[in-house]
Amino acid sequence: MIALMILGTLVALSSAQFQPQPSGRILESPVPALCAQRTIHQRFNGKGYYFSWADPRTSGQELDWLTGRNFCRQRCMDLVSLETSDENEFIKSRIVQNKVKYIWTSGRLCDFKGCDRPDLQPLHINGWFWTAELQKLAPTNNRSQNDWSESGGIGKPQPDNREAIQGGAPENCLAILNQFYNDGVNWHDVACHHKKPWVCEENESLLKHIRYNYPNIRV
Ligand SMILES: [Ca+2]
Ligand SMILES: [Ca+2]
Repeated sequence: MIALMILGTLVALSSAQFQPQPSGRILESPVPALCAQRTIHQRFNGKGYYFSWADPRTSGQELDWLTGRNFCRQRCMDLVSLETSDENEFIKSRIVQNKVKYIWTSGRLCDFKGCDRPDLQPLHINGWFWTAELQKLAPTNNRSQNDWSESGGIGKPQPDNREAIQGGAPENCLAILNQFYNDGVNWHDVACHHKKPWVCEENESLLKHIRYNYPNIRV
């Protein structure tokens, strides 16, 4: 079992600073009707989760990382953040049971405006965070406090930024891969443009936003 992965919150980084994406696309706001009608496939520790492959409307669909986030956010959810080993094991067991090859999580490398803070340096060790909760991950070299795979496409421990090393896009987003490299079910840094099934987790701040601004809508 891996230990708690929470190190602290990125309090100084406001959510507004995270909104501009490298591609110029933006984060969507929650949609009251979609929040009210959101599908919950399973609950865990009081939070509802949505698995794209378990919904007939999205089964077989794969989305890039930001599109996945926006699908979740419109429904008062966000891509899943794995802050504890219990939650990590819960999501991984569902992936294994359902024979899903890989999923997106909300994990991302902070490599844009506002990421030059000393506590995030060096970025490849201290720059990873759960975007949905603005919470830092444990340093990538603290191997007992995270679930990065010990192998990957070039046989190196994750995160390895392989695609960029091979002349492609930077691997700035965190996916769980299911035995993709015969390396177990573990975390991998993957370029955010790849398309994958996704898991949404209810987001308290988006739900609060709807409850406050639309008091007649039950979410
Ligand atoms: Ca979580
Ligand atoms: Ca990688």
